[in-house]
Amino acid sequence: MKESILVIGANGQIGTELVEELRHRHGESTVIATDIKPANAALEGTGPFEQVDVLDTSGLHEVMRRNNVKQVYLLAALLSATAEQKVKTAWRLNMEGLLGVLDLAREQSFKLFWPSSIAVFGPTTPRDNTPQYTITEPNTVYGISKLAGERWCEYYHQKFGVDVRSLRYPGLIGWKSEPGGGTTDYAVHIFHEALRSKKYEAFLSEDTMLPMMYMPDALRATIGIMDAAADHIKIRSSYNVAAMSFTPKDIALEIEKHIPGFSISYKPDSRQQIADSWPRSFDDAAARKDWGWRHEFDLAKMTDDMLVHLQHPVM
Ligand code: AKB
Repeated sequence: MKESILVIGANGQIGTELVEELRHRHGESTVIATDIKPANAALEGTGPFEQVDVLDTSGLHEVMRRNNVKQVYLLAALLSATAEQKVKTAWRLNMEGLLGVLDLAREQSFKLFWPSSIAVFGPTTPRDNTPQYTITEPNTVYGISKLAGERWCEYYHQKFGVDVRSLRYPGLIGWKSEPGGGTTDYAVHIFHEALRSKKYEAFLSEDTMLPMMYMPDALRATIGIMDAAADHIKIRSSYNVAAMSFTPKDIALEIEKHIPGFSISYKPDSRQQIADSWPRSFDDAAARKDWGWRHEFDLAKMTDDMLVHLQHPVM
């Protein structure tokens, strides 16, 4: 029976684009998209889709069995800002979701990708060029769940040989899908508002610098770590992966080069505190050395590409 790839949480910002990219590489019928909700507009009619809750382990198992699943991308999660509002739901989804799928991976021997985040770092972490190994004392629900998740991934690899691979994503920016509930979401909204109204009110202060990555780089990193030979994956908790760092002011200045008259104002809200606990930049030398990670997009190249695509959205 043909082997297939399962994407859990396919309706989300990463899932929507990852499913498309994986189908492009492996053929549409090879990639089974799943989500707790019906397929979103971008995914509908583009290939196999199953509506299943990540917390329904037996439902997931059944989908895996029927489709001879050999690789799983587990993307279902609540992000940093939403998790602060829905503490217990976030913990349950982010933790029990992961543990259930790790158990399935142990039984079924599929390769698993699970995303961690810059959120594993906290206010006591060195914030510039944050190393792979350093103080990790996150003070957000999301960060605590990501740090615990990293420990579980390493544990399942060491104790049970589960082939789990993970990246600490920075903020992700793309034109094909919307982010939801994150602290870095402003860096996507700003493009839409710049084109719509030539102005944007940021929910972070002008000098809040955060690590960010353009979606084509994030997809290459994600598929890259999954395709790397197992003996190149030396870190089984999660790898730092970086591309660029910028502030709301930096991105506004870059957008203004393309949209003269664009203006930004700042009204920091509760997300400011989250951003202030995260790195300004982080060091991904281990990912570059172990499995050949390279980014392609910096702020200027990304801004140009985003604006071209948002103005001429040919998928
Ligand atoms: C968030 O802002 O919560 C996410 C993340 C950095 O993990 N984009």
